[in-house]
Amino acid sequence: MTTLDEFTIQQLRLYPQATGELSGLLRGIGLAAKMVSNLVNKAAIADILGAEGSVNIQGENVQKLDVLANNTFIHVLRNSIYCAGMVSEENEDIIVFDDAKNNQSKYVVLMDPLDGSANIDVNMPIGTIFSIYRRVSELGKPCTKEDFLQKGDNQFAAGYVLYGSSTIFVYGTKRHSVNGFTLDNSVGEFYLSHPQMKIPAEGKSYAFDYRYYHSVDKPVRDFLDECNASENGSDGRYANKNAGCMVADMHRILLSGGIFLYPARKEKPKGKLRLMYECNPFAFLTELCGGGATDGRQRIMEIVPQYVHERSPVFIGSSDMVDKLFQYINTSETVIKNVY
Ligand code: P6P
Repeated sequence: MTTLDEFTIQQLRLYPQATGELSGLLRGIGLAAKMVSNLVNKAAIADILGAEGSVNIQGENVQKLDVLANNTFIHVLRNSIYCAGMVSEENEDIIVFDDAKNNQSKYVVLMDPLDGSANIDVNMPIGTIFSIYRRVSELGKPCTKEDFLQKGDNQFAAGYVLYGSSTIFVYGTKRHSVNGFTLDNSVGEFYLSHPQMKIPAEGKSYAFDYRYYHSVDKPVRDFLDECNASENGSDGRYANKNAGCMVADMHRILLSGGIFLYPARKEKPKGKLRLMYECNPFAFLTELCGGGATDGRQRIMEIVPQYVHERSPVFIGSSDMVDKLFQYINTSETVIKNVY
């Protein structure tokens, strides 16, 4: 049984020039994830369910656990020596860890500390998503906004934590594979449980919220109709499974195949999901696992960001299914009304 810490050190040994900073950063994220997992598991009896009372920069009602998770990741990363600063979904501005040690760090982190907050009070799955970049600014000085405004192809590592029936930590690095680790609460360690994850080229499910069916563009509706088209009177070709949490839907899709769709729509012409800390990390992991990720016009990771909280339409998952959707969108006679 290999722990997360042992695994990151094994990876370190593969690259003689490695300094151990990435391993240290991943250990820190893993520690914060264990703290958040503990909070999530006791939320209902520790009076930390429900709304905190404020509205975040995304215009969403902040849950108590959103604040606690955000503060936990900021606290742990600020007190490590492996992160020069971070962007969080909960904070408008970049968070600079301006101290002598962290200013020397070559990494910055962007994250959604708690994804799927609407699921919290009904004990449905929620998650954390993170993306790691190497700085472009001068080491020894505070990190800058430019360190965070890099396209997804520049990611050095990315991952997520799923707080579900078990707590699973999944990450991948640029030169390596995607691996999943399951938390053993009795020991307080993540153990390797999903080595070398690969996404099937085709799956039997798709994640889409049908309340938006009439708001999305016709090519997307045509694709959804094909997903539902029954063959020789049997049930539809694919099952629609939507957990209301990208982390939960994407974990299922990475393991079993399928496609996740959050298109642009009339009310949200750039979609809802955030490019830098939802779309890009999952695009990174999905492509590493052999799948695809597009905004309907290009690969997600080719998008050059203008704003750390910008949104993007996203279609991500099994390669054959993403390709098929791409064909619908790019051979459609109808003018694409939404901004893809
Ligand atoms: P909607 C959760 O708030 C999230 O960011 C994703 O995890 C999820 O897939 C999506 O938004 C759900 O959005 O509009 O269906 O509530």
